[in-house]
Amino acid sequence: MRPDKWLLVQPVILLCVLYHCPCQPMVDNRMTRPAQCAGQVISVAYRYRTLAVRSSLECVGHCRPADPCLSVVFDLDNRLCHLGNATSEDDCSNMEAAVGRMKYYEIVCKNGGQMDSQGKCACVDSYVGNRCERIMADCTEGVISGTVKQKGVYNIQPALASSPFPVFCRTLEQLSRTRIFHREDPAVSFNRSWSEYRDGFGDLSGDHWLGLEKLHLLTASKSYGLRFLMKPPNSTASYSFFEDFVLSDEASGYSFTVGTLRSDKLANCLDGQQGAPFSAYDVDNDDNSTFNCALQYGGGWWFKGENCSLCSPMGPILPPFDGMRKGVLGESFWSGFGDGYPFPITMYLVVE
Ligand SMILES: [Ca+2]
Repeated sequence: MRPDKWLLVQPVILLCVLYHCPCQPMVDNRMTRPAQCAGQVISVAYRYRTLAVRSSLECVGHCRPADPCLSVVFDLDNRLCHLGNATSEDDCSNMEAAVGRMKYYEIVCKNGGQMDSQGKCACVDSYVGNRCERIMADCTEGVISGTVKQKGVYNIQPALASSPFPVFCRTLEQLSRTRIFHREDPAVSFNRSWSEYRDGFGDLSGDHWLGLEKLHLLTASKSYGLRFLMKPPNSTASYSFFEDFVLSDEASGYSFTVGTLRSDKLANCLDGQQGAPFSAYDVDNDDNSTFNCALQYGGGWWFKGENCSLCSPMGPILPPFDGMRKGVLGESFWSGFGDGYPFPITMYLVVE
């Protein structure tokens, strides 16, 4: 560069260093400035600490992942750094107009996510989204996004749920299933009250029922199929898969509907039960005029009419635990399954 040109460029560089001109790239690759909120900074209500600093770079450096820090406001006029515990939430709803020369930066990857070498957020702990800004809607979204890498308990939040709740996710290569029921320990009783069936019970990693209310929120938020899987001792797995499983709300008794049975390796247990509300020993919705099916069979289910049901997977499992029924009224059964009881048994929601 010729010396006379260098003299012209020098003041520009000096100004940029002093005043952090807009041409300056991101001060830290963890942080970004949301374009849609230009001229705005995080509201005072979300600023939890103020520090004296010399530059925006120094300010951003104070926003450490271990702290509640999600954003910073660098006040150039006063050389102050305000640490914030919220971000623009992608719609500027947490923002207010900047006063004087203020610059706003926020964390690119939220909730513990880390930026990978491609500049994308690698999310953890059930979070998904471009910036790990929300809990996954179900296990399938977790697997597709890369958050769920192995089977286990994760938090999900279906679109209609007001708060997240934990479920067990099963992973199968690129597929995933949201487990809603699992039974393999004969000692765990499924003869439970209405409120237990509504709210869920058991250990999500072992025997459990996820809960009718959560099932309602899931199936009202997204289209799911319902899969039953049985793997009796010393036998191959049997399963059935129904399309379009939908569960109504509590006011409608958590009645269900299913679509076409796509696989019939297991007898169609839900045949004839369409539209039936759920029953437990203390809430009789079975439309059986002579007795309470749930009381008779010792477990909750979508019982309906004089014959109650073609299966009762929640019924008691009686010793010896050899996989064979004793023919006692109320012992767990599944029509077409021979003399064996439906056990161990699992129900999954599968994204369609
Ligand atoms: Ca009845």
